[in-house]
Amino acid sequence: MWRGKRDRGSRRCGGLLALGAMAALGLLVWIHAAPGEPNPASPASQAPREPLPEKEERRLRKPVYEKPPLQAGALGELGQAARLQLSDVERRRQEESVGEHQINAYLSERISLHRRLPERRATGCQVKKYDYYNLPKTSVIIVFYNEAWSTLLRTVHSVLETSPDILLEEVILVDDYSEKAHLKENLENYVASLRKVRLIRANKREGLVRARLLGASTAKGDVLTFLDCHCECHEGWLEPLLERIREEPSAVVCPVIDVIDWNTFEYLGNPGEPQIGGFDWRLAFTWHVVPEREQQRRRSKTDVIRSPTMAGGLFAVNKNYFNYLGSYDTGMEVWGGENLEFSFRIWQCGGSLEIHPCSHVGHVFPKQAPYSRTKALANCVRAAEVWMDEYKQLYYHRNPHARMEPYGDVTERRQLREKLRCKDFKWFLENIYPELHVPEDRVGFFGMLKNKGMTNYCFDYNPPNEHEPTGHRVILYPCHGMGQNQFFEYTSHNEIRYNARQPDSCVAADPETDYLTMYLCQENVHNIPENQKFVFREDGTLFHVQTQKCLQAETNSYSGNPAPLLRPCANSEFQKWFFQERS
Ligand code: LR7
Ligand code: MN
Repeated sequence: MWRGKRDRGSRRCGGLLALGAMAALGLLVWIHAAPGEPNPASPASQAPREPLPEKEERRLRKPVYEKPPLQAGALGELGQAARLQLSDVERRRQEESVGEHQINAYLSERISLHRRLPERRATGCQVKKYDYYNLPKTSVIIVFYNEAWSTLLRTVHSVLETSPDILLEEVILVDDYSEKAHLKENLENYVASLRKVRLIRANKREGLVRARLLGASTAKGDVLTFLDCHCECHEGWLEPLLERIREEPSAVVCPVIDVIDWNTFEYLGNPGEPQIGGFDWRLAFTWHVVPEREQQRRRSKTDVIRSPTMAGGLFAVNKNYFNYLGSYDTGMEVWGGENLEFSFRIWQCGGSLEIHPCSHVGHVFPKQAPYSRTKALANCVRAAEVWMDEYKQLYYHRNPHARMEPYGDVTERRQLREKLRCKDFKWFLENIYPELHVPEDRVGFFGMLKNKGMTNYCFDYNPPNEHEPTGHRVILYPCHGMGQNQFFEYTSHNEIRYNARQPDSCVAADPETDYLTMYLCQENVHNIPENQKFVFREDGTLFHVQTQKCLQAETNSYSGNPAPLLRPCANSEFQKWFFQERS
């Protein structure tokens, strides 16, 4: 795809497009004469070489800095959960650090910046050999905003101590206009003492998209590898990413993201199958098990796994390909949305997005967002407006306020889509993400589900946490008009679907209690269970065929909230329902 159409008509265009053309030229050079390699003429698709002799391999694998010897019993060593015995004063300090960074920075400061991690790779990955002479070099780009000292520097050291010297061009730290004192001169001095690390600073708060591009613009490596500023790279994380990109320059490759606990700094994760990325129709990122079709496609446990979307922070991409693809949407601010935008773009414009099961990197997920993320909405709207075609309506139905959000100008991004002759969103859904249920959203049958007798109360489902999405009761709650947990859809298969978030859940009657409970929907329409079928009749009643009862709004119930209940059908306003798209 990419190779075939790289130079078509791009010279006429200015700015961004010209960059794309330069990028494509760069690629030509890269494929046919990978600089600095012993056999510059070798094409990317050549047969695999003999494995390198062990001694030589060991030499080539040498990291930029060696990790200090294992410190058995040291706090957090090998990724173990760390807990401190604290006095009251110390505990207060610890709490303050959590308040400031939304991670336990107090504890993190007491854990070595050079700690080792537990083995998290499958055995097949551990014995894999790499052709070090023929892997591209990478620049690792780490942007940060007000990050805690220890998590930032642990990220840097972990890169230096796990990346083979010959594969690491440089580490570029980009300060996105942080305010914290410890990130000023102290950091400059510290970084100056490290090989291969550069610090650059934004002149204003750019947000992660433009901060990353600032780093990318000065990167010298063939491959760009992006990391968040609170990561720890696992032994052997880099080689699989670079090998895959050498093999397929239009592949964007993510490591498996292992969780580091924000409070104990325990390195979680397991060597089993990683999960892949998806999204729901609110355009929230989601994780999924690898679907059967993808397992069938892979020939081995160490093969890459195709993923519809990426989490966003951790990935490697051929620099020329990144520029050809239009790098990032520079109209996106602060945080959010860029990961879906980039994922859609990769797939729709002929690339592939993959997770390499042999590459693991840990990421500290904070207790809660440490800075305001309100720009995510506008960023998501930009992504929807450029890439989703008519399917953007499904998003707007579930986020009515997104329609009102000013999102700036996306003309250039739409031109990019034209220029690269990208496929449409329907193609993406059918071929890359067939597991995602596409709602029908028939006029008059989606939105808030309201009752005529109890006006201003809406069907509402709010599972207590993400691990237990189903099995809880549906209630009635004052209508808020924000979509989300008050968004329901009545389908042509007689289901009342709750499909703003994943997994798609369906309202089911519980004949024992007369309440409604949420269950997983049945994707095969011939297998929809009887207790999930309701007939929305002309008179506004929701008739449950199996029990021959009607849904009625009642006040005296579960958790102090009114709820819809199964009752003998009667001519009552409390048994009449209607959908309203917006308030
Ligand atoms: O204004 C900002 N400027 C920045 O430089 C805001 C953030 N940043 C930096 C920040 O310091 C960090 O290094 O950008 C990086 C990402 O910000 P985080 O760590 O606050 O984001 P996150 O980990 O909560 O969010 C995930 O989704 C984001 C959507 O915009 C980004 O793509 C993040 O990179 C991404 N993180 C990951 O993919 C790690 C795994 C998380 C999951 C799932
Ligand atoms: Mn992060």
